[in-house]
Amino acid sequence: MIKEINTLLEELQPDTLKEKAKQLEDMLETEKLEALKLIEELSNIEESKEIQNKYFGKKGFVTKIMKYMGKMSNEDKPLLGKIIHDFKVEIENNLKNKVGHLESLAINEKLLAEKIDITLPGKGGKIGHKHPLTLVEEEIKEIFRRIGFTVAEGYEIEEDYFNFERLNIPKEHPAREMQDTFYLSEDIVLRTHTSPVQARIMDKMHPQLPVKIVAPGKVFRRDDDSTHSPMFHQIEGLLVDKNITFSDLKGILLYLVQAIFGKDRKIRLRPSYFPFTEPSAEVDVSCGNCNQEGCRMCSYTGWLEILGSGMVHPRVLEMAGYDPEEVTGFAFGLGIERIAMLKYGIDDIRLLYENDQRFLEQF
Ligand code: FA5
Repeated sequence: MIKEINTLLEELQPDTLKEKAKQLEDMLETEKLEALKLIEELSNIEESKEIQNKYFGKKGFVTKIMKYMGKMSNEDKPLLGKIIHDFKVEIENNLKNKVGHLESLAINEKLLAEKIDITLPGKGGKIGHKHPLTLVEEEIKEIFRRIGFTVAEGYEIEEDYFNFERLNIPKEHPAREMQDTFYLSEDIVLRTHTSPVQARIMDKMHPQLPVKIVAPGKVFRRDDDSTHSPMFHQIEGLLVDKNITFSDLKGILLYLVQAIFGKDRKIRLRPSYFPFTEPSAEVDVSCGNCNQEGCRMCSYTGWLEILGSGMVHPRVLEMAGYDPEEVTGFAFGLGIERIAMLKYGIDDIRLLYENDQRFLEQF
């Protein structure tokens, strides 16, 4: 019908619209009914664009008719305007309603497709786990709890008096030098070992017996290389009672080493010196890497050093109020990093502090 309407308009002479108005109206009515039917049957928004273009696009039917206006006489112009206006508005409104309807259908469909099932179990975040140093510390505490030791705590910021004096470490001892100890003031230090807990716990317990504790924690020294860190962890052990002997110390250390590393491991005690124990011994564990054949890890000796130990010095007992003629005791101090490195085959202590996920995920 569009073609016929165009021909009619094309052939119009000035001031003849009135005569043809009825015919034009009928033609437009037919065209309109056709258009409304098409609109009614639209099933998606893409199709609606075709109709939009057909009537209202740049080269669309209504746009074209508007151009005839220019040719019309002043009298005919409003008449054509009115006829076209009714046609245009009805198609426009119907199309708009239909598009609105189609859009809400599309949104509903999308919502349904993207519906989130809140009853599904979540994906779950990555769960972390304990740091290797925590694992080793907890394991050692548990090993000692099994044989009746309790866990004590000391202070990381410690008095010079407890860190040195009460451990029979004389003023001129090299460990007290500025190069080795972090001093916060003349008589306050970052503790250089966990041994001050010995004095503090004996003060607290005296005159009760036995004193039977392990004390884990951070310690600080001016030390920094692949096996030494300025901050590291120790566990102190102390047993004071009547009739405690060096063989008790040896038995407990063997029990500790075999609980951590396995029943096939041996220990070796080497004479050593600590001002707060007498006699003193460094304790080595047999190298599990080479079964004592000799390897790089044990510097071809078959042994690895893990801790310092000894019988509590009579002076240390005395300063805490115990009579060294009546009671004796043993003490030891081990480096947690050292144990972790041996247990897990870690060759650089700094890996333990860098928080590199690739490293930590292995434990
Ligand atoms: C002591 O600290 C003594 N207090 C241990 C002790 C306690 C002896 C009770 C007798 C009785 P030593 O300085 O050797 O001892 O240190 C003990 C352990 O700490 C070492 O065997 C080593 O495993 C670890 N260690 C020492 N310095 C560092 C460091 N800078 N970084 C990491 N670990 C260290």
